[in-house]
Amino acid sequence: MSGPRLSESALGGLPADVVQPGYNRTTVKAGVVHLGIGAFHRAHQADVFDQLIRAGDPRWGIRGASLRSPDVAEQMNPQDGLYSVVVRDGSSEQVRIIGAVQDVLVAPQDPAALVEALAAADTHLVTLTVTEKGYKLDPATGTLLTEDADVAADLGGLDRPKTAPGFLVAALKLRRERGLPALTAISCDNLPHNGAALSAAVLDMAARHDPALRDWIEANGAFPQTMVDRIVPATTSEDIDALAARLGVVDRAMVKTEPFTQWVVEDRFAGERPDLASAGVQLTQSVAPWEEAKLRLLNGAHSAIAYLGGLAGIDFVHQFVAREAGSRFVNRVWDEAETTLSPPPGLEVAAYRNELMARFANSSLQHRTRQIAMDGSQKLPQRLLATISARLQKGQPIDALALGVAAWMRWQEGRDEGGAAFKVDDPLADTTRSLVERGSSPTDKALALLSLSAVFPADLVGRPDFRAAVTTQAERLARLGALGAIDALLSG
Ligand code: CS2
Repeated sequence: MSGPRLSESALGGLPADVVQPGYNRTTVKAGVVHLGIGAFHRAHQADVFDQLIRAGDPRWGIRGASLRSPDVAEQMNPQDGLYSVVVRDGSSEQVRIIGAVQDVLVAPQDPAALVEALAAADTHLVTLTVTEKGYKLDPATGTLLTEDADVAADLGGLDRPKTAPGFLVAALKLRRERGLPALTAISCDNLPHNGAALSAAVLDMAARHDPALRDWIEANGAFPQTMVDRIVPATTSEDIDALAARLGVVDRAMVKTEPFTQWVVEDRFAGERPDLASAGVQLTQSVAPWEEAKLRLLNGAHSAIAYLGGLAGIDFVHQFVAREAGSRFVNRVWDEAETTLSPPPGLEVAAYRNELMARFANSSLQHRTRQIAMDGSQKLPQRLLATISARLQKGQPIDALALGVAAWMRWQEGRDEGGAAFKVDDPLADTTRSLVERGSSPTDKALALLSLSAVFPADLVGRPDFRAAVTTQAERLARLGALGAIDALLSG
């Protein structure tokens, strides 16, 4: 849709039921730089910083950055950084305009501008949503992927960084030289021990340039662990058109999301810190049990739904759980995952599961199984395989989890059960494709994929019970299809 865009000057003409920033944006400082400003950041952390500014603390404006594409800058900069968070629940819809984002930098166009933003005296926090693969860590060793071309470039010199760890190290070097405090860098990706992963990547990059800088970062920086949760489906052109009809202006940066939102942050900061608790953030010493519950219940089920649903031609998460067998299958996954958890005080698993099922059933979100299927090689370990390892160590069966893994394996063939071809969207897609092409039977294909050490830990692959469970489900999937395999599991 074309027409006038959302901007500062359009705010006065918006309908009365649209919630406006309500503060003077010119007095806001950019205390936060966000790396990877996609829809998730706009619906989650930016909403929190916006609440802090509304409540009267102007230190927490955001400068956003994209590490690759100029798309978000092109959506947001012509709108003065403004965008709508559209919260949908059944037939109700609420629109709130977020004013916290000041501008969006495109790192490859001007890397020095991003380094300067990170090194600015007003900047205290860096938040990141760069996806699992953006940390550039080797899952087997936890050190930098030195064979990655961008990592290699950053190891050669940081004049024009390319990776998130490279940008942080270049900026921290400048901060140290300028006598500024270090930073608090908060990973907001769905990685286990995300704070430790970010610090490992940054410290490794720093050490290879200057061991003294590494020590300074370790002593002065902070990399708190976090758990982030809000379902944010990709925005479609229909969503943009529908909002334009309501607002009277076009918002190309809108995000749609659910009412639920949760952010658990380890209480560990360097230097100035926002009063996150006042905006509903849970601060704790121990994030791991929250993160584990969320990754294994929400994300584990999501990935299983994505591959099984995707293979069966089910486009949306709500359609999968609307089928009786679909919701029973999800409950089976949760029954298996639940025995591996150590729920933190304040998390009641039965209530959490009920709430999760209701969130998955929210049909107004239109959350695509295809979207969740992306980057499975990066997601499988923490979402399904860690749970499987914990179950097997206790001698417990893993049938539902193994069906999820087998569905990921079948997905690597790039063809759904209706025969439609699709592109496997994954950094390891070429490798997984050549592995599945090696085997002729479902068992052979599954065993070939198990050799992928970046995904499957050696101790798990060495277990006959694991291999048997996965190959059994792979054979069933090939014979019965995804829905048939689910039925067989439920009746077994
Ligand atoms: C999803 C997540 O796309 C995916 O992999 O599982 O983005 C999920 O919606 C969020 O983690 C919810 O907090």
